[in-house]
Amino acid sequence: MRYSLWNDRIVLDEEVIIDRQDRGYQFGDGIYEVIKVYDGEVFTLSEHLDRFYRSAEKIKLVIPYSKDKLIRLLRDLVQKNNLATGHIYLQITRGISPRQHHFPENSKPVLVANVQVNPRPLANFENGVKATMVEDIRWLRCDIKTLNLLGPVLAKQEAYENGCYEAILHRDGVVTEGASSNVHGILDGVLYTHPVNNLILNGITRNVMLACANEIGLTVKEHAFTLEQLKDMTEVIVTSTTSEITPVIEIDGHIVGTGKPGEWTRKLQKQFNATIAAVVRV
Ligand code: DCS
Repeated sequence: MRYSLWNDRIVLDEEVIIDRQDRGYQFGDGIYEVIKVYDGEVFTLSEHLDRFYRSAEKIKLVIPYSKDKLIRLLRDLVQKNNLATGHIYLQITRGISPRQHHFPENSKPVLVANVQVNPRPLANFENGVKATMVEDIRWLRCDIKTLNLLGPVLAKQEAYENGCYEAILHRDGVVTEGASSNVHGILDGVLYTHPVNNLILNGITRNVMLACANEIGLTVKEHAFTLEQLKDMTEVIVTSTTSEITPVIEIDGHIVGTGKPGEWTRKLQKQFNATIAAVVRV
C-alpha cells in the first residue's frame, strides 16, 4: 500500500483525484519541493518548508496550513509509507477553476505530496559525471521553485541526448546553475558560486555545502563566473537534494582538472556525510 498526502489528509495513492481544471495542470500555476529522506529521517525539512512558503508568497498563493502542521503531516507520510531512503515530492497549486489566466476569486489551493524510494547515487559521488553547456532560456524568476519546468526539461533532454548527467546553464556565457542543481567551481583553494539572486534557485544543498566549506577551511566567493572560467577550474561540482555533492569530471569533452574528483570535493563530501549523520542519527 502506498500513501499520499492530499491537502491535509493522508490517503491511499489511488484516492487522489487531480481535476483537469487544476491550474497546476493548465498553467503550471503552483510550486514544489523535493526533500531527501535518509533512513526514515527527513533532512533539512524546516529549510525546505521555509522556501516553500517563500515561493508561495512570491506567486501570491496562500498556503492554508501552518509550517508545524506540514512538518507533522510530512513526517507521518514518510512513516506511513515505511520509507527508508528516498525523497518526498511536495507541490501546491492555485486550485481548480474554469480556465482563465487571472487568479480565480474563490479557488482553494490543492496540495499533494508523495514519497519515492531513491537510493543515494553513490557511484556518481565516487566517479563523477559528465555535463554539457546549454543556454539558459528560462524566465527571470528562477528564485521561485515553480512547477513550470519546460526550460529545465528541454535542457535536461539535451544533456540526456549527449550522454550527460546535467546541463550547465549560461546566460550570455555566464554560468547560472544546472537544469536541476547549483553549479560551483574550485580553483586555488577558493570555491566560486553564483550569488543568490533572481537568476538561480537558492539551493538548500548549496547552503549546507557552503557551511561544509567553511568547516573545512575552503574559502567561498559568491561570484558569478563564465563558461571559460569554469573550464579552467580544477574541480567542478553540482549540488542538489538528490545529487548531494556530485563531482563533474567532463564538460562537453573538456576534462576538468585531472579527470577525477579532486581533493576539496572529497573533503566536502566527507563533511556533508558527517552533517547528514549528525542530523539523522545514522
Ligand atoms: N537549481 C534548480 C534549478 C533546481 O531545480 C534545484 C533542485 C536546485 C538548484 C538545487 O536545490 P536543492 O539543493 O534545494 O535541491 N531541484 C530539485 C528537483 O527538481 N529534483 O531534485 C531537486
